Amino acid sequence: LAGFDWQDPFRLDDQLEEDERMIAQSARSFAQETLQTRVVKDYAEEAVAPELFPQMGEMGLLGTTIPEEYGGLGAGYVSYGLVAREIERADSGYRSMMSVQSSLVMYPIYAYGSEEQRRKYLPKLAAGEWIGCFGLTEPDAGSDPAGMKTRAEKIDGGYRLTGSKMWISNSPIADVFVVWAKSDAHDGKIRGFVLDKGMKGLSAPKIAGKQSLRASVTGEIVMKGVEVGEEALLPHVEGLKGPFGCLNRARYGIAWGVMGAAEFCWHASRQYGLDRHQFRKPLAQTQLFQLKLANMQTEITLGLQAALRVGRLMDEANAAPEMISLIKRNNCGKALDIARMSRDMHGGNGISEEYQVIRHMVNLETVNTYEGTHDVHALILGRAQTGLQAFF
Ligand code: TGC
Ligand code: FAD
Repeated sequence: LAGFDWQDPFRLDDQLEEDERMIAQSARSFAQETLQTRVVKDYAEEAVAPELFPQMGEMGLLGTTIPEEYGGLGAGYVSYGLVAREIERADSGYRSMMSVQSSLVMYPIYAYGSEEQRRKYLPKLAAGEWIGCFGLTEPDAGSDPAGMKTRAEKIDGGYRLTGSKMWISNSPIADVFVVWAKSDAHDGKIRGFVLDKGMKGLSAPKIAGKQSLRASVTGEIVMKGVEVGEEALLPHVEGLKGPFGCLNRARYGIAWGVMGAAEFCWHASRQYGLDRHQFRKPLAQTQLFQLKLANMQTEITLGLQAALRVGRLMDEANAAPEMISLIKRNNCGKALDIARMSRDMHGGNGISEEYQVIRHMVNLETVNTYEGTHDVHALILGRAQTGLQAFF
């Protein structure tokens, strides 16, 4: 009997393949050495850090699941999830940079793009030489992306795009813009386009003053009659299933990622409880403190096991989107509860940047909202079990 490891109660590590363990280990070293050491400053200064992309690229952390011939690692979805967990252990914003590039920019170009688009974009995105962003949300269309106003109008030899996207991760520093628009030439159906920085009429102003996810830059995408050739269209998908196919992968990665942030908060609380004495004994020697630690351990253990299960199904191409909604919703909600509890367990120190739990807590407010809010995923699950859609 191997006994009980308080940090890994269900021995997740034993359930991984050797290559998955190695990818996780190298992501962990990178995240701890390169990201954890700079995050407090980046967060305080709302830093814009494009230099992190080539560093992640060099470590093979961009496009983990994209085949090697296009510059990716050719690894599976469990590996991708493990990378997200390690990066988000440092900060959700850094994981955002990685997951937008991998799942929301490289994936659609790989899955829906032409061979020319794959060859042009994927190797540079995998290397982090180019930075990508994904524009779906608009000022008046968030949870309901079908309500988007951005239009692609047919012109000679291509399209003219007009509209604006809101809350777009990486956009102010992006070289490559995957945007979704209703196309006149395709019966008003939603189509994907790949735009390049510097195109006439294209701009991406930064959204300033965020109180969450401050280590990741967010902006708008403004398209004022941007004219593109036919080669900018992603040829192999139409309708909402295009962006949703990408979101499935990003949401899945988030389910792992938030468990990394939650583990940081759990471990920090445990250590704080062991170190800090009140009433002549360690806080960790009180029943209430131990109850909270047990709850954290339980939710994280279950959340990771669920993410692993869905990851294995994704690697078999056998995971339903509702499974992803279930783990995205559960793990984000639980991670947010854990971070809030951890903040409380640190007392006054819990609000200082030095202890870092409040940073995770505030970040997780965003993560619980983007990629489908907690409640929107409840409605997806409600629809799946009743057959009744309750969105409108
Ligand atoms: P609905 O009628 O349900 O579906 C329309 C079409 O889409 C297909 N579909 C999916 N396909 C693949 N995967 C999925 N998960 C899919 N969900 C739906 C569906 O089969 C249908 O196809 P077809 O061929 O029949 O037309 O669409 P609806 O308009 O009723 O959708 C409702 C709802 C709530 C499910 C959906 O709109 C939703 O999920 N809203 C949330 C929006 C969202 O997640 N936005 C994310 C923006 S990107 C982002 O946040 C990035 S943050 C990144 C970071 O920094 O890490
Ligand atoms: P709304 O849709 O207006 O929702 C507001 C509230 O109403 C929520 O509580 C929601 O759950 C609730 N609600 C909505 N509809 C219903 C309903 N039918 N029934 C009950 N309750 C409902 N988007 C991108 O496209 N690309 C990105 O890279 C990106 N990055 C982001 C980065 C950050 C930092 C943030 C904050 C957001 C980002 N987003 C991005 C946008 C994100 O996906 C949206 O914020 C999210 O989908 C919610 O949309 P909304 O903000 O318009 O909220």
